Amino acid sequence: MGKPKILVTRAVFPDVIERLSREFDVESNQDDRIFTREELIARLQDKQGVFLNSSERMSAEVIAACPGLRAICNMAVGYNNIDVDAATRAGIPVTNTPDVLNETTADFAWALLMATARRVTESEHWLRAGQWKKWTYNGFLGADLHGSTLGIIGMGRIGQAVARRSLGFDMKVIYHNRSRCSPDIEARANNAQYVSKEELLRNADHVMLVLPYSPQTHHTIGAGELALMKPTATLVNVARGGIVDDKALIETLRAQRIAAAGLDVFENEPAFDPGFLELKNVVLTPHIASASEPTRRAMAECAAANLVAALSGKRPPNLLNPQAWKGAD
Ligand code: 8YV
Repeated sequence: MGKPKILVTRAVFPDVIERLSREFDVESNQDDRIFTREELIARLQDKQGVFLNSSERMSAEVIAACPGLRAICNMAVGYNNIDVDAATRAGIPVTNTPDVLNETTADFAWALLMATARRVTESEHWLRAGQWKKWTYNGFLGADLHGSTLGIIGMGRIGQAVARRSLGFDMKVIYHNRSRCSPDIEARANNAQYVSKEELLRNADHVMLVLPYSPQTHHTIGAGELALMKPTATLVNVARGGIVDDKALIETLRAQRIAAAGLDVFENEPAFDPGFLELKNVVLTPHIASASEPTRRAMAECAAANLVAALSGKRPPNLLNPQAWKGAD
């Protein structure tokens, strides 16, 4: 019997492909063209495993059309691109890459918050455009981070890493989450205080979104929520597009009803709403919060380890649907 066949849907570190090639017959996509749904289905017909990125959707239809699949391994912690219920019904284990990206994503959340609150990119664009002729007392006045109140929506592992960093800025942390964290977690998260979403939005100087996307969290921040925020407040999203109603946010920023937003994720990315480009009070980045060399490598290695385990009958370390696991533990 030959090696199991797998598809790696996007370009990834060549040595990770090499490692996978020792175990599997690998079809890789090193030229990095994004497959259409039909191409994805066609390429998966003879495959037992798929190593994918969050830009490919493993919907119920795609899963149903690939009856030979025995493992779906996402190189991401978020897995809203995969219909896990459909995979479970089909008996296919699904894995993600938790933890390895917590600190890098939290670092970036702070980079975005600081750039947004202190108008770093807006002032750089102005400088590059040759407009810097003299010092002015009120040029690019921003919001302070030190001593302010940070509101974190989503106090999972990344949210906690964001909160820990606020200690150095002498900030007060309030948070909202599906459920309240243990006193121990709250203490380590700079003594974060649990509040309702409304209370958080009314009181935070900076609102940070770090919650997973699901139908339940769709438009967690819409026109009504934005209206509760302080006119001086900053909003940062390093979570997922779809958690914020982008149209409502564009309207709010245009009318300067909040000060500014820092966004690493968008609805319908990469084809995000061009309305954002007309605004000065926004910092836009192309979904790069986990993009440090060591972290992307750790994510790729983690996804590879999950795939190797799953297809050799060993329980993968980051199994999301234990109900689908039929192998040995
Ligand atoms: C990834 C992410 O860059 O892990 C996640 O959920 O959003 C990012 O770290 C991207 O999704 C890769 O698949």
